[in-house]
Amino acid sequence: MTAGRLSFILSFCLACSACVALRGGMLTPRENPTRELKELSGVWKFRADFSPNRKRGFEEQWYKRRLEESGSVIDMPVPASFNDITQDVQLRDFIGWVWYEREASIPHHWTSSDPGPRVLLRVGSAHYYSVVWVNGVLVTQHEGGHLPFEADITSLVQSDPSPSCRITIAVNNTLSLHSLPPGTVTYNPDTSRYPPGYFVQNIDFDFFNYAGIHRPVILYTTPKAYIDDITVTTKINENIGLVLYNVSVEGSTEATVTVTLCDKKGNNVATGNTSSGALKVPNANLWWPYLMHKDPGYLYTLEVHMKAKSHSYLFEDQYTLPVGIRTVRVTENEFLINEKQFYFHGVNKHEDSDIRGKGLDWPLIMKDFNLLHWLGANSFRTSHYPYSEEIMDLCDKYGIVVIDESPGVGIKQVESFDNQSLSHHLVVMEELVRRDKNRPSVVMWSVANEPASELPPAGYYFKTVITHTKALDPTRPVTFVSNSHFARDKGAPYVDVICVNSYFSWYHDPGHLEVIQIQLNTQFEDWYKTYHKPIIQSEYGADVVPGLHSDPPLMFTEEYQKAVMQEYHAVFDVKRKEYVIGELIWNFADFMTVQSTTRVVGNKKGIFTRQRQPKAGAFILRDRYWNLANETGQLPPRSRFP
Ligand code: GCB
Repeated sequence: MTAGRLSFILSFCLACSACVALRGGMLTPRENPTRELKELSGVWKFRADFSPNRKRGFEEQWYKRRLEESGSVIDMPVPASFNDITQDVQLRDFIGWVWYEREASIPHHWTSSDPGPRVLLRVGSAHYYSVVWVNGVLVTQHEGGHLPFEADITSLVQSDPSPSCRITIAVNNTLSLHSLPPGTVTYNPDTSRYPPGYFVQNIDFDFFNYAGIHRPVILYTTPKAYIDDITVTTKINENIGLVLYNVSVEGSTEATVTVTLCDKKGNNVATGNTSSGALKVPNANLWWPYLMHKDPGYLYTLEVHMKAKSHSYLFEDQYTLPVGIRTVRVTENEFLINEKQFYFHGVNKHEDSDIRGKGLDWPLIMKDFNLLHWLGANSFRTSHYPYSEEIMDLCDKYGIVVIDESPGVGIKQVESFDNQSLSHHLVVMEELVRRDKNRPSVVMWSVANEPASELPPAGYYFKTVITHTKALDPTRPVTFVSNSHFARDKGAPYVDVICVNSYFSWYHDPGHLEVIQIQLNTQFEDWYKTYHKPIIQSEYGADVVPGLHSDPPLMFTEEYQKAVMQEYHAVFDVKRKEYVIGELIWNFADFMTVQSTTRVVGNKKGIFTRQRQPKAGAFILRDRYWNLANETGQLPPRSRFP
């Protein structure tokens, strides 16, 4: 591949990153009497653009007619990563544009413009850069995986009231130094060593760069004057809960808004008749984390109704938002939820599984929540990118506490700290906060994982990203996860909670379990004495090839993972009485990575296999977490959980 050819893949992405401007809300679409929803999951037509410059689809305008008229197509499931669906190794490791297409039938009444509904096309997430056309007309572009985006296609479907429309989505997984996560492409024109046109994508993060349409694509409607966004924050005063809300309406300047807060049984507990205000809830049922209360994850519902006049039409819209009443506060050595000490005993996860890669999969989601319950885990970090809204809804419901992480992983090169990267990172934080701001399960934002935070520009960079995130959401603490030296980390001064990853006796002093306690103790003391902030051990662990055994423990055996965990736990048990406020194992389950000499078909640090079967370490953690829950909360009977 020549430099010119390569630059096309990147320049398209970069030129467009400047077009991303955050406007309006991004409420999770929900069906109700004023809104309809049509999910487009299923089999789509698919074509990867294998042309040398990956540009043929644009040159030949594949979006202008049916994709199969452009050349041969295959069937591809949506949602799913495309990588592991076929037997084609070239598709598995493909870099560049892939094209998806399907026809969607449009209900007759959606095509009426008198007044007709507003019609939206929404993609839950697609990795990494997406361009969307409807009937050959460009409707939106979006940079970044893991977060939703949508296009208003009302005028298109109403100006051409045919019974179906053709949706084409081109997705490019090429990462650049300014994408999030960053990556680079190197090409090798030396044909004595590489085939012609050879190039590879390099990444500085440890999970496979799965690509495609990862979350559901849906069509949904709202009235033309509609509830655009709702923001809720909560406070507690003695036993009175306070729900502060703000509703924004688009499409009319003459809207009236009423809100009703209902409890779980459907009783009205408070009402309001303005677009913003405070609702008082006497004897409020608070939202408590799993294992901290006999009824965790208590959710009220905020029923928002809007009536508006516009162009002599009367519009009515409604939206129901789950609301958990809870507070979060950080002191020098504690994390408080509802003013009670909270200790994170949880996991780091990935959205990852056989065949579907990062595609949303309901059976897997339910299995994972059942395993979290079984394990006695009260929390997880969305390492290393935002997880699906479907997962987040269940965290709210089950009381699983979340550290909500942005895709800021692998920020290692100095170029990735420049203004272009910084502005993109700010937009991503806006998208993330906009999506998850109302979720009681989210107790902290993590803006990055293991950046090169010792580099000179890291101070300004993280100060800016963290300050911006706090301005977007003054109610939650903000962190990033560090593996830098405590004295040289330039971002740590700006975080509320120190999150540290370390792999003693694995990447450092491999095979030497005897160093763990000394080194971990030193790690905690160094960070605490420097910053006087609470600390979470945000990663620790060891790879296990399931079924490998040895006593005395040797690396990669089940016994070694157990031993590493027990050495870490001994120190946690001392330090959690002082300032350590949590421990998150790396990782919940094995997951796919790039191929390398240190990865045996992926990362094997899971306490469960990729197929969600327990390794020996899972039982160690289960005993520990249930014991911790017994100490720190009101434990429901263990038998309640599968
Ligand atoms: C880390 C990274 C995580 C890796 C893990 C490992 O520090 O944050 O993404 O997968 O180590 O296993 O190397």
